Amino acid sequence: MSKTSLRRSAARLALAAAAAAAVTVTVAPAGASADPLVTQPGELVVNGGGEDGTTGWTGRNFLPIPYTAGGYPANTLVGPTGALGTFNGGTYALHADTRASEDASQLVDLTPSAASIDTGKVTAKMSAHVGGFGTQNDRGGVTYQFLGTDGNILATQVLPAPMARERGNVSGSVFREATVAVPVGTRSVNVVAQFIVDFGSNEAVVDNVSLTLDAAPSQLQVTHTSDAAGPIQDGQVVNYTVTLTNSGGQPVTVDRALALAGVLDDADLVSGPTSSDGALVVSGAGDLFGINGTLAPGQTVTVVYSVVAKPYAEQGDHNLVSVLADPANLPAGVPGSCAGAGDCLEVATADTAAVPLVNPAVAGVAAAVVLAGGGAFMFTRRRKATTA
Ligand SMILES: [Ca+2]
Ligand SMILES: [Ca+2]
Ligand SMILES: [Ca+2]
Repeated sequence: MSKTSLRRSAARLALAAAAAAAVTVTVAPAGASADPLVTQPGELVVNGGGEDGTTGWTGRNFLPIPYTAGGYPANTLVGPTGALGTFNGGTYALHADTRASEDASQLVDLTPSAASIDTGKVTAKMSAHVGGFGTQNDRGGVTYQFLGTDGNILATQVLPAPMARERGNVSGSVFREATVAVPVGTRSVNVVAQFIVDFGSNEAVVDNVSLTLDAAPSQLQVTHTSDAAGPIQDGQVVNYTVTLTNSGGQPVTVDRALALAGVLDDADLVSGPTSSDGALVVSGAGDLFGINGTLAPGQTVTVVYSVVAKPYAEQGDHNLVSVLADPANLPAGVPGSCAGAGDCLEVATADTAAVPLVNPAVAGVAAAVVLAGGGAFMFTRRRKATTA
């Protein structure tokens, strides 16, 4: 066999062995449960208990009313089976001081959470105590309207106002709650406390109006690829792409190290690493770089870099080993292979001067795609947000 045909068959073998060089690692949540939304954690309704006067609410004749021992309004809780207890209503209940049916409302701005909401992975939890007076059907209720950019109503959730029989014809309240998916495109919620009069003065009461948001935890997917389709020739340029995507419903903090010591013993860096977006910043120099920042829900950022292979005789171990890892899990020294490295890309160089063309020891790992460390999936959990 001639030297030329040897070269061709070696190239075909290498191509077959490495159609695409890529490593994908997904950092997924440990559980499926949602977490408080980091952008807007905690209670979103202002003065939902009426303890701070009329603050936060707009409504005709809206005026919180103090609870009275044994009278109206009472902080008596009527359970689902009619059992009577108490609830923590503080000192005041929301109320309309009039003989007519009235509303009081407030608009909760959700634009800080737009990126999370538009993943469709955000849920709203709503609750309130709603009640009235004795045998009268005066009754309080709450309606939540999920509004889009133009104030258009995308969805409505009602915490129904109870008739007198549902609270055992006593002065008191029942507890209502609901959890729904927040429609994609929601930018605000109009929270409406309703005071519906049935007889005489309006004795409807509402208390502890609540709205909180949860979202699916952050989920970072990292793909590391090169365009090498076989053993690298002297002077060949290899282009690498690291793609980082947040496929969860919460912002995700990215802290990755890109260790190129195993590449730059065999090749020279000709460009990068360069980030496609300011959300992730590349730092460092020489053969060690950091990739740091925060990805919004749904955001994808790429980091690209290119190297050119040195002449074979000037190379180190003839194997381009590129490690992308948690900074705490970097391999020591110059890695000779991807063995033991969790997220590593390995591309061998070709000995273009040697006969036979391909060194058998190198051909065995030619342009291999390596998923070391036991598999493609590593699981960590985003730090829990601190809620107020
Ligand atoms: Ca209260
Ligand atoms: Ca009445
Ligand atoms: Ca190397």
